[in-house]
Parts: sequence; structure tokens; C-alpha cells
Amino acid sequence: MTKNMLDGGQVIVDYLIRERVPYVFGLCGHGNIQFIDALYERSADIKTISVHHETVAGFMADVFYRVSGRPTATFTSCGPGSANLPIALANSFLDSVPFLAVTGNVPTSQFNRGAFQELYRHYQADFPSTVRAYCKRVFQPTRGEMVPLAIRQAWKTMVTGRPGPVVLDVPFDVFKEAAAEETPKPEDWNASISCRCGADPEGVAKVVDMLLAAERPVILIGQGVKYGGADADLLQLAERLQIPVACSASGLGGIDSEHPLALGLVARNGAYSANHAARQADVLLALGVRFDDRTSSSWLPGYSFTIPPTRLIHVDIDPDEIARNYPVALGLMADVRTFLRQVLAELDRRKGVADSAAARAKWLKAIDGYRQEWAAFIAPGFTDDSRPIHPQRAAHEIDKALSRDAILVSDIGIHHNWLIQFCKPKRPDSLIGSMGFGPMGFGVAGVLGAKLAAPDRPCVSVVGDGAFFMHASVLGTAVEYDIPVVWVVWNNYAYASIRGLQRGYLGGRELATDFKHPQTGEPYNPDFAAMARSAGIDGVTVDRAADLGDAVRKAVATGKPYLIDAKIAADKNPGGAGVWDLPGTGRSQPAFGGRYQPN
Ligand SMILES: Cc1ncc(C[n+]2csc(CCOP(=O)(O)OP(=O)(O)O)c2C)c(N)n1
Ligand SMILES: [Mg+2]
Repeated sequence: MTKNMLDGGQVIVDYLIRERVPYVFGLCGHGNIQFIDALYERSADIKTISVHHETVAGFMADVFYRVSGRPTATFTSCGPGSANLPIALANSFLDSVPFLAVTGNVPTSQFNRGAFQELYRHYQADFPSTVRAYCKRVFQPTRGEMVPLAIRQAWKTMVTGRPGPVVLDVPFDVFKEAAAEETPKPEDWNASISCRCGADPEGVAKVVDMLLAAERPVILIGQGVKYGGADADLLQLAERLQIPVACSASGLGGIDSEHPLALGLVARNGAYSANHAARQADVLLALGVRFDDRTSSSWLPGYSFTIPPTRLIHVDIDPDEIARNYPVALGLMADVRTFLRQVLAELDRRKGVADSAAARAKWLKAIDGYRQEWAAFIAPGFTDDSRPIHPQRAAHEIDKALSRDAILVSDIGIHHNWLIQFCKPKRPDSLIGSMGFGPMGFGVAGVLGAKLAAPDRPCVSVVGDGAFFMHASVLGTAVEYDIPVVWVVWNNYAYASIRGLQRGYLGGRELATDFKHPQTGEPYNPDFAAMARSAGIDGVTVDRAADLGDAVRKAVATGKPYLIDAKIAADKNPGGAGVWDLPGTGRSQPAFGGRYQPN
């Protein structure tokens, strides 16, 4: 190697720095020590965070992006080290979140020889096959000089179009091989690419025709609105035409939940106001949503949606999602923000916009009625004082205790279902959850990424007892890097969401879903507060609803990592106006209202 050549590892690190990546998250192994060495050289420009489980690194990178809008990278070793990552890759892939996973592999000179940790039985160094279904693309440069091309292409694939995680799989020797005299410059390759494509102008005119003529229009927003930075434009459109806005779980916060036009969550456990409006809509404008089964009440008509006769306008950056699950009156491939701006500009050119908005009064009045009926139905849960804490009350107390700028990261489980129904997110990043792959641990670890992305904002995570035990290593990471997050462990002594299914669909044939002491049969869990204290973190236990809000406020105020072990009832499910069907097993019934039958 001539003196001024950069090696493969140096090119990757230098490129990340040029892309202004502040952090890399990962875990060492013999397969990536060369890469860590390249990070060491540049530690003044990029910070390395070493975690205790590779999945944690992926979840941190994921939520860092959801809060800051900036992709980061992970580093994992060959073999098992990287095999711990796919769960996080899939989580980000299905929720369209980019991060760059730099995975180590065995040296090219050892390909096919079955060296330590090589996946070789079907094909040499075959980590790419392992993650093919889990990420947007895999790159595997096998010579040093291939690295500059691979890194710039990997970055571009990751951030353009529908974003998603990309794997850069690097054999051991390639980290150290001469790669280039200079690293590719983002400004030449990626920084100047825009994917803010607009919709077909004729389609935009048709959208405006349909919206102006509609009697019962509803806008449905997904995370395309949040991560596309389209919330301000959305609000303008909704207010200007007086169209109510419902949210998928991933779209919550895309409009302030307390805005008069906000309907709340449409889902199997959605609010009556949202489901009943969306399923009666004559025109539904869907922006950056996928219509998954939980949003759509398993696609059974009359619960979340009734398409047709509802005429669906579906706008998404990824045409693969359009008409995946419902027929469209109009499908438009576009960036949601650009599309909204096109619609607003088209409205400027139209007459009769104000009349159309005024004609909405009857529809909005009917919706107010649904709101009141729903509010009366859910009212008792907000004041329920029972012990262990009523889950609705718990969600409400936690939500109330958080300031407007707080970030709440949820894990996966019954607690998530309660949170999406009863929290009132104000901003696009107020409530963060995983809706695609739904891996336990997402919130346990993700909150660390949130705090690094927003050090001045309170970051609180609500996590199941099952998931927290699974990923309790985060306690150490919070201490080692001084990351002051709060975990509220929603302690119901069970994999309660799954036990709920056994109770609801399988006649209560419960097995393998609760945590019990072998001799006494009493509910068992470790003492999570003591566990936190053993790691050097303050921990408290709360079992009264009235104390939960204060505990959260106090935890945030300490400015240090903190754990609250909250004892919460397990025997309740958050009922809503929709249903969920487990084919062959059963179908739930709506807790409120019935099936809507169009005339
Ligand atoms: C890694 C992983 N394993 C299993 C599941 C299936 N699963 C979904 S929710 C759940 C129960 C989670 O229990 P807990 O963390 O205690 O949350 P709770 O439902 O009790 O609120 C399980 C096992 C999953 N989503 N992810
Ligand atoms: Mg639990």
C-alpha cells in the first residue's frame, strides 16, 4: 500500500463522517476489530457506542433516525455477532427507517474453508443470504478497491425512495486493504439527490375535484406524513377544507391529538370517532399509510373501512403499497409533502373552496356526536383506582406527566395497544412505536437512541416486563454513556398480550405466557427496581395509580437514568370500535358500536 492510500475501514469511517453521522452503535468481535481500529483513529469526529447486545445497537440507530431524521450506522462482527442483528434490520425495514449496518465477515482468502464463524454450507461467507429478506439491499465488497463504490451506493440506496436499512458486509481483510486515495464525496453522489417527487398533475386536479365534492371526507395519515415532514402542510389542508383527520398507529402525532379536526386512532382497537368516521367516509384520502391488518380490522369491511363504496385516494412514495389491500379510485405515487403542497396550490386556483368547507358542518357535527359517545364509554377507566393499576389509567397518568416536548418510546405488547389508544401525542415524534415487525426490545433499547438524538428532551420508554427482562443489558449502556432515560416497566407478570389471545380465542388454555414461582404458583418476576439499582440506576416500585404520574415526573427531573417498576393489571384488553381476525382461530368483537353497513 502506498503511504497515502486509505484502507477499506478508513474509507467507510471517513464516508460516515462526511455524511455527518454522529454515532456508530455496535459490538466487537474478531471480525470487526479492524473497523473498530478505523473508528479509533477518528474518535474525535465520530462517537462509538459499545452495547451489550447487537439488537440494541440496531434499535438505537432506528430510533435515533425517527427523532433526528439522520441515519447512523452499526458495527457487528462476523457470524453470531451479526446474526444478532436481523431482528433490528427487519424492524427498520418494515417501518421504512434507514441505518447502515457494517457487518464483518471472514477473510476472502478463507472463503469456503469453513473458518471460525463462516456461514459456508450453501455458499461462501453467506451472511448476505441470511439478511436478504431483512433489509433493503446488501453490498459485499470483496476487494479494498470495491469499498468506495459500495459505501456510496449503499448510502444512496438507504436514503432514497422509500428509506430502509442497508447492510455493508465486509470481509476481514477488506477492512485493511488499500481502497482509495480519497473517499467519495457525498455532495457529488448523494447529498444532491431529491426524492421529493410530486404526483401526476392531472391526478392532483382530480383529488381536488373529489375532495371539494365530497360530503363525508376523511384524511387518513400514516408515518409517511411524520417522517416526510408533512405535518404542517397536512394541517393547512385539513383546516382549509375542514376535513377530519384520522391516524394509523404509526401516524399518531402527525396532527396534534387535541386539534378539533383530529379523530384519533383508526385500528382494531381504534376510537369510535375515528373508526366510525373512516368507515362511513365517501372519500378517504390516505397519505403514507400501508393499511396493515391492525389498522384495517383485518380488512373486514365495516369496522375500520368500507372500501368500496368509500372512494379511496391512496398517496405513497412506494407504489408497491398502493392497491396492495384495497382498490383505489385514485392511486398516486408521490412524496406526501410535495403532494400536499401541490394540492394546496391547486386549491389557490379554485373557486368555491370556502363553500365546500362550510358544507362540512353537518359531517363534523355527526362526528362530534361519535366523539361524545366514545368519551362517555371510556370515561370510567381514567379514574379507576384499582390495584394493580388499571392499564387505561396507567397510560393516561404517564401521558399526563409528560411535557409537550417529551418523547415516549413504546415497546411491543399489550401496553403498546393501551398507549396508542390513550396517549395524546402532540408532535410527530411524541409517541414512537414499531408497527411492522414488532420486535420485543424495540422500546427498551430504542429510547437510548431517542435521547442521543434529542438530549434536551425528556425521553421515556414504556416497556413490558417480558421485553425488559429480555434486554435488561441496556441498564449498563445507559450508565456507561451517561444517557438519562426513564424506563417504565409495565409489570403484569406475563407475556400478557399473548395470554390475552389464549383467553380470548382459545378458551383460556394458557401455557407459556405467564411468569410464576415454581413452588407457590405466585406471579414471579425479578425485582426490576433492585435490578436497576444493582446497575447503578435509581429504581422505584409503584403500585398505586395516583403515584404513577409523580413517579414519572420525578424520574425525568433527576436528569439521570431511572427505572419505574409499575404493577399493572393484566386481565384487561383495550377494546375499540374495530376487530381483529386470526384466521381459523377466531374474530374479536368490537367493544363499542357494531359493524357499519352502508345503504
Ligand atoms: C422478539 C419477540 N419475541 C416474541 C414476540 C411475540 N410477542 C409479541 S407481544 C409479546 C408479549 C410481550 O410481553 P411483555 O413484554 O411483558 O409485554 P405485555 O404484552 O405483557 O405488555 C410476545 C411474546 C415478539 N413480538 N418479539
Ligand atoms: Mg408483560
